[in-house]
Amino acid sequence: MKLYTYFRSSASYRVRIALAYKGIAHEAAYVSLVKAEHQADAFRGVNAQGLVPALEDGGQVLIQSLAIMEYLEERHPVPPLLPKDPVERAYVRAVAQIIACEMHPLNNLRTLKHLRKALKLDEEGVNTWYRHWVAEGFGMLEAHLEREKRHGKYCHGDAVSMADCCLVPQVFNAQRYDCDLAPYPTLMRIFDDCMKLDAFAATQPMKQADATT
Ligand SMILES: N[C@@H](CCC(=O)N[C@@H](CS)C(=O)NCC(=O)O)C(=O)O
Repeated sequence: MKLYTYFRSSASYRVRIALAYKGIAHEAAYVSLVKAEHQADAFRGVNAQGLVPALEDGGQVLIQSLAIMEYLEERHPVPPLLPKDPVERAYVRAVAQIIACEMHPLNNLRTLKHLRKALKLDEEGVNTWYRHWVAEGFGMLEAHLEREKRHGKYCHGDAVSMADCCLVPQVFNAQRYDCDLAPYPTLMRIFDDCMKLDAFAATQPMKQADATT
């Protein structure tokens, strides 16, 4: 398998965690977002969408981190990243989607670029935008976890799941933008517990071979 990845890409980090947690051997192909390599023809030939991650397996290219994690789950079910019960599976997928579908697209690189370029927002304006959507998303997620009471050590009980694979990278992003994370004690406690595991710690942005400061 070959994972097209960028160290700071949180969507790539989700898949790096899933691969590491399941112990799946793979090589990395680095696609620099700051050098706009994701928009170059060479990478568009891999993923026409021009986004990382992409995963090559047996000549097939898979895109979209949630779809890739589902694929890995089907091909390598042990250790699982989804619970067995259909209702619980839907719960985990919903938490993952709150982060990947409701939060991440609003603060993605191309969204922020558009705010700067087309809408002429300065850095302070962009940061305000960023922090607003983190506060809204994490605020809602914290309340959701507290109300559902399905979390334990991790987002769903004491088993690592796709929800954790999405949560941890989103916290890294939020920390990079100096978001106030104190209002989310449950999310941050889960984050801390995840980071005690190799699958999360070894795959974090600054530990990647393409990491730059
Ligand atoms: N929904 C996609 C999002 C992929 C995505 O947006 N990746 C970001 C990095 S985290 C990217 O390539 N951004 C480039 C850009 O916005 O120009 C997924 O989950 O894979």
